[in-house]
Amino acid sequence: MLYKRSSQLFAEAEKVIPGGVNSPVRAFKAVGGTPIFVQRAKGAYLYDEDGNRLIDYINSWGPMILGHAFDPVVQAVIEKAKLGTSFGMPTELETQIAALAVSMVPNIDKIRFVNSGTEACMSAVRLARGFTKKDKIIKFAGCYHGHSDSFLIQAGSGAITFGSPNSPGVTAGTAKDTLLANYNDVENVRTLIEANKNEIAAIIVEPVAGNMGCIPPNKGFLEGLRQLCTDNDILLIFDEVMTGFRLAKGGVQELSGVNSDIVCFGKVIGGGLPVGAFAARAEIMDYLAPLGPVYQAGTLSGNPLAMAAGLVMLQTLDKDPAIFQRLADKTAYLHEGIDKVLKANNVVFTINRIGSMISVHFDATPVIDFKSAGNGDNETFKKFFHGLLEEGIYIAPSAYETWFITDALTYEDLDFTIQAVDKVSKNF
Ligand code: KE4
Repeated sequence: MLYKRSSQLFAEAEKVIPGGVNSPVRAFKAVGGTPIFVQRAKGAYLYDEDGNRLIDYINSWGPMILGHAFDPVVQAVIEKAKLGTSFGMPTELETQIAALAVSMVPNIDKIRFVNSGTEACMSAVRLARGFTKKDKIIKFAGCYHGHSDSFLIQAGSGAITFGSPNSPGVTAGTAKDTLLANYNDVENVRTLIEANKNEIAAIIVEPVAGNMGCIPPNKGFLEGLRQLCTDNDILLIFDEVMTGFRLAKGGVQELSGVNSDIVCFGKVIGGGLPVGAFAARAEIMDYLAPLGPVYQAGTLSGNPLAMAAGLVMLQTLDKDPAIFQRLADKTAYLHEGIDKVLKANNVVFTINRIGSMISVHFDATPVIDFKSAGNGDNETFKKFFHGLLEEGIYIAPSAYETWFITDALTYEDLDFTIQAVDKVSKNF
């Protein structure tokens, strides 16, 4: 594979964009080399500026669950753009997608749309603090809820790569209100609650972690958090920016049967356009301006293009709930195939998977939290990443990320991927 044009474009980009990218994880810092510049994408495939076709296992970090340039979404955006791109005034479309989302997700009465997952999680925490009149929050080491100050404390995703889980610029005043717990460790959370009696407004958690690789909750973890929140007047926030409308129509609340008090969305809900959202029962959501005292706003929140894309995306998923099983079956097939060839090549690894999320870790111990996620052999991961890239397969450029399976993938694509993993791992 040649990446001459991407390298040239990256050099140009670095002159006018910090690090040449608009989001750090794209810079390949965890794996080395220069980022791939994409020219276009369709279905399960990316086409880069050097004419290479790549099977895409990232899918814009989750949104492209139906494949890139999904025709109904594209058509909806084109038609809507002809009627104006933003008004800063209410439109019927926002009510339509809000009503559909509320019908698909359990335990929510109302939803507020914003422009990113960060904005959704940031707003959800402010709402929880306003509603409970308490200041502190608990987050989990290795979980990532976007780049709002309160969350950049032992954050996951790209923040781990840069070895700056506590980013400069986050004040001590902010950091003191964020308590850190260990994922999958209910007793650790109980201890924190006891030590901060009546001061904790919310626990925010990725109910399936996707920013330290993919880490499903251990049995009893979410149930334990639910009980602790109920017993201590703490709001439980499920950050379902990755898992919402991906793991099930109703996300992890549906899968686990555990109800959060507030749920955050992003990625799939926008169909590839900038959309985030947060939702809860009316008693909580009505605390938001203009009804209630908690202020939250956005010029482009609910804009027609993003709503048009998101509405078609949710309508498609709502009408075809079998897609979630199809995605899970494809992911299981991929898992079994990769497992078989890595074992045959005597590679030390473990694979985590749930629904259409999967991650490969080059370590023998189970990956259940931030600490164990850090045990993987990154040199092997780099060989894995670049070896697959050479074979025309694009996985996350970091061991701390999850692969996102798209329904556009065929079983031939999966077989091709498994064969590539076999070839690449022979010389680990
Ligand atoms: P955005 O602000 O990037 O739309 O969403 C933040 C966010 C919130 N919550 C969860 C669970 C998330 O995974 C994310 C963003 N995910 C990363 C991928 N690990 C986005 C990729 C990037 O930062 O470029």
